[in-house]
Amino acid sequence: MPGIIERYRERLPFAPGDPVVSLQEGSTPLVLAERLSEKAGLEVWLKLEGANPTGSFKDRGMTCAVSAAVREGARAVICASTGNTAASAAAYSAKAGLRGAVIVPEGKIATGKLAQALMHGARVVALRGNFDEALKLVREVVSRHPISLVNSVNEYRIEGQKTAAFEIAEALAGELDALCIPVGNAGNITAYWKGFREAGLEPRMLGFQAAGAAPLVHGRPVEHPETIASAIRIGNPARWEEAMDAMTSSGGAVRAVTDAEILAAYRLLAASEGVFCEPASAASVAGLLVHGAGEDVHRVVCVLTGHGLKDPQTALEHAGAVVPCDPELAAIERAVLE
Ligand code: AN7
Repeated sequence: MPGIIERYRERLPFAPGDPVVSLQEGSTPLVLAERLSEKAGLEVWLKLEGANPTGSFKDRGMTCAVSAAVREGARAVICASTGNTAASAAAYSAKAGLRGAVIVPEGKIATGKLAQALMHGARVVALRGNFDEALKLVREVVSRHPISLVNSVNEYRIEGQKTAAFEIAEALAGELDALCIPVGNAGNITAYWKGFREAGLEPRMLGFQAAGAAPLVHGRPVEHPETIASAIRIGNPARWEEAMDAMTSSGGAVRAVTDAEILAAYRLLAASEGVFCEPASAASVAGLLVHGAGEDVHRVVCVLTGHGLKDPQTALEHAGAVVPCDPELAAIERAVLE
């Protein structure tokens, strides 16, 4: 499959002949979740965005943001990030031959994401502050220096990410009642809503935030957001109004899920659906199980935004233990069969 710019060029702000920086992102699996469907009492599909080249949905937006940066003659890109945007920006800027700088909250990003950003050769800056402070600072940096900002305040990010909605609309032949999606900085829910409307669909948009980082639920910014789902540890989303518009105009809602509910969904997905996502992604399924999808909803898609391998530490802390064993047949039999 080609990348999303090639696949959907006529619905994206790119002309034939424009430079394209792609790692063949998009075209991710949409998997029917049989056990989850039974549990929820409706048909549940999982959009596996962890299957993108850097392991998250950010690649859809990043191919567009970095391609546009190259078209504009930029030499460097920058972003604030809870981890996945950093990994994606680092990879696409490496592919493009641009310099990349990523500002992350110190000690608060998952190990895999940190490894990615460093391996791709980005300048990784650990800010003694949170994501919201990092975003505010990078906006000031780009107002003073010729560096391209690739956070989802960049319209190209939204354009690229809307293609996930196109893929879902095509795969389900336009039959979809609701979408469950985790909400952090609120770019992705904004993008899906744009994509669905362009595809002629209006599913109920159900956004879920972690209870300790739920500004949209409370209707005011959270100064010190906290959650195990580090990707969505965000207290003042940049796309606040657009996200609220998506939810209200689709008859949807924004709700909170606790860390315990997120972890329960995280384990359930891995153990009974064979799908390992990161904790933030599991907020979509936690939300569906805890709050339901409302009346007259028969078919729902939960967006699993990032791969579980991004955050091995959280996985190991919440999974079963390994079984030690001596190198003898009897011991192996005991270890395997008991
Ligand atoms: C796995 O990487 O904000 O509501 O800086 O990594 O569009 O912000 C990540 C967000 C959901 C929330 N799931 O999406 C970043 C960053 C995962 C994420 C979200 C993020 P938005």
